Amino acid sequence: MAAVGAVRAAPPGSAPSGRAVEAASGSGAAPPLPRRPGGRRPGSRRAARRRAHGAGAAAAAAAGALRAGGSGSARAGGRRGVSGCARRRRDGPAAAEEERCTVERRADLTYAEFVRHYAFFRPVILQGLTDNSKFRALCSRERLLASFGERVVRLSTANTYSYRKVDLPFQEYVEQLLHPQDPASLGNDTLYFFGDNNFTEWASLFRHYSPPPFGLLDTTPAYSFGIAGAGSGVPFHWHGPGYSEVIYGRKRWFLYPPEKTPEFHPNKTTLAWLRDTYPALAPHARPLECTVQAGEVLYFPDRWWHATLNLDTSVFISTFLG
Ligand SMILES: O=C(O)CCC(=O)C(=O)O
Repeated sequence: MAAVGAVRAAPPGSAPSGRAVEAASGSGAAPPLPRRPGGRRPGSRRAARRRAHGAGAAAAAAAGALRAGGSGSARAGGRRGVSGCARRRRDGPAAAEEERCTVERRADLTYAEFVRHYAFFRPVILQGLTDNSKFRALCSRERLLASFGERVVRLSTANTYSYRKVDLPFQEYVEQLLHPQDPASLGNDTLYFFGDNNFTEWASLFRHYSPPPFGLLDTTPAYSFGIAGAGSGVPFHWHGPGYSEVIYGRKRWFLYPPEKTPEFHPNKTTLAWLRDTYPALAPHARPLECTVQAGEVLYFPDRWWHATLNLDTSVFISTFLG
């Protein structure tokens, strides 16, 4: 996770690692946007009210879905995904909880609307901006193993500061480590494949990815590609703005504005935070949160705190605007 590790909890304005920036620079950057106007800070009182609204089912939202699907069988969105399992029907409390969402969802957003309402102000889930069906097809378990099974990938521990790195063949990762998160594990005992991509080796895949088309002035998009098991995720951290698209699976996001440092332990997994910390949070102290479905893209503005939880075995790709 060097690319991500490098930007986690990074000083304001720092960019993703040079390798990631360099590798992504040919990816068809979007038209630049103006910088955040007039020093206005994201995270208004209105945003705080929005956070409070409907957050009551939060812990159950992801944990419930995990209870339904995290016990060993990962579910992948719609067709057979990297998990190799067909999707099962979700219903009952887990489904209702998963649908609770305090992040806006916008279909076919224009560039002007993105600038006016979100780019510098608040997260948004984007629908219908790009068609990554070809990329998605290339990310099935079978296709990824056929193309990259023997490649060595670099895993990072899933703690806020990502200290430890482990290199192993991609096939070994998929067959031995791509399992549901053990709720008792600490972040530094959990290996996560995200970022640290060798852009030369993975170029044949990444060239089929269409990133969200809205850029920011003076930034260069940099990809971080990941695959991880149900219940895994990254604990709270922050860095520059970016996008995260779910290719297979579902990913729950928890977000706080820059001025609101979350209560979290940097070596506890998001799953442990959800179990131990989240339920005790007063409604006004809860994060913005939502489950991002396959094909959707979450945008997070500069310096927003965020943590993630994969509700299924998931394939995902972030585009950092560093
Ligand atoms: O996708 C994830 O699990 C981590 C994403 C993330 O933290 C990021 O894009 O900064």
